[in-house]
Amino acid sequence: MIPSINPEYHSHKRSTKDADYYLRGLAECDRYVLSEAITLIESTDPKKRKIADKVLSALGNSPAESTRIGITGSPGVGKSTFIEAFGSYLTSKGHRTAVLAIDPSSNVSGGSILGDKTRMPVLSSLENAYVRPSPAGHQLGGTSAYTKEAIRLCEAAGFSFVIVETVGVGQSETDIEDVTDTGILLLQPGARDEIQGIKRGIMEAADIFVVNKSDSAQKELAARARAYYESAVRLFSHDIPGWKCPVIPVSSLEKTGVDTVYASVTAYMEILRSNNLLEEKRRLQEQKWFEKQTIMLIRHTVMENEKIKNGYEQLSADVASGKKAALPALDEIRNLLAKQLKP
Ligand SMILES: Nc1nc2c(ncn2[C@@H]2O[C@H](COP(=O)(O)OP(=O)(O)OP(=O)(O)O)[C@@H](O)[C@H]2O)c(=O)[nH]1
Ligand SMILES: [Mg+2]
Repeated sequence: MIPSINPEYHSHKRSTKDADYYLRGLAECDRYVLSEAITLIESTDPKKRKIADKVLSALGNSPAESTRIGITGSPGVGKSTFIEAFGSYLTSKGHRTAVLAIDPSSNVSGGSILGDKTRMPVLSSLENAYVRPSPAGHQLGGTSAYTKEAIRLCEAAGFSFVIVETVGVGQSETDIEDVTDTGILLLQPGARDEIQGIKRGIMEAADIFVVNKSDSAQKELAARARAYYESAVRLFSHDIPGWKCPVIPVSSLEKTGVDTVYASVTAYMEILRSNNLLEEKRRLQEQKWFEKQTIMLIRHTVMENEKIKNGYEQLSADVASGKKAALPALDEIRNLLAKQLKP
C-alpha cells in the first residue's frame, strides 16, 4: 500500500468534469484544462454545450487589460514564424501569451495535417505560452465560430495576450476583425505587381503593417516594398482619428523589428483604452457575432428541411444551366419557403 496516493483523487478528477472543474482549472492557469475547455466549447453535443454555456457565462465579460491581436497574410508570408518570434518576445516581457492558429486547409484535409502546419515549437515549449491549432470549421471567414469563446477562455487562464493566426483568401480574413482588438497584416518583399496586387479591403482591415522577411540579405528589396506600402497606406483613412498605420520591416528569422511591432501594438491599445473605444468595439463585435451566427443558424435550420434543400439545389442547377432565369427561380424559392415553413 502506498499511502501518498489518494485513491479518490484520480477518479474524482476524471468523472466530474462539470463547469466547476473547468472554472477551477482556468483560474489556476492550467494549460491542460484550457485545452480541454476549448475542446468543450467546440463540441456540438448538447450535454457538453450546456456545460460550455455555464462556463462561459460564469466567466462573464473579458478583462479590459487583455490584448487580442489578429495576424493575417497570404499563405507562406511567414505568419507562424512571426508569431514564434513575436510571442517569444512578449513572454520575455512578462506577458503570458496564447496563440490560436486557425487553419482553413483543415476543411479539406480533415485536420490531419493541422498539427504539422501550425506547430510553433519554440513558443509551445515556453512556460508562459500556449499554442492551440484549430480547424476553421465550416465558417466562411478565416476564423472559426468558436474563436471568440476560445479567446475568452485563454484570457480566463491568465493569458493577457491572445494572438489569432488566420490565412485568408479574398475578403474572408476581414472576419478576424470581429474577434480581435487590433489587426496586423503581414506582407513581404516581392516583385512590383505582386506587392501592388494586395486587395484594398485587406489592407483597410489592418491597423499595423509588417513587411516580413526584411532580412539582411534582401534589405534593398524590403526597403522598396516598405516605401510602396507606406504610400499605399496613406491613401486610406483609419477609423480611429490620429492613428497612422505603421509599416514595420521585420525579419522573423533574424528576430529584428519585433520590438517595434510591440511598441505599435501597445500604442494602439492605449488609444483604444484611453477613449473607452475598446469596450465599445468589443460590444459591437458581440452584437455582430450574434447577428452573423443567427443568420447561419437560420440557414442551417431551414436547409434541414429536405424539400427546401432539394428545391434549392435543383433551382440552382437550373439557373446554372440556363434552363431558368434567376428571378423566376427566386420566386419559386419564395413560394417553396412559404409553403414549407407555414406552422
Ligand atoms: N527569409 C525569411 N524567411 C522567412 C521569414 N519568416 C518566415 N520565413 C519562411 O517562410 C516560409 C513560410 O513561413 P510560415 O511561418 O509557415 O508562413 P505562414 O504564413 O504561417 O504560412 P501558412 O500558415 O501556410 O499560411 C517558411 O519557410 C519560413 O521559414 C523571415 O523573416 N525571413
Ligand atoms: Mg502558418
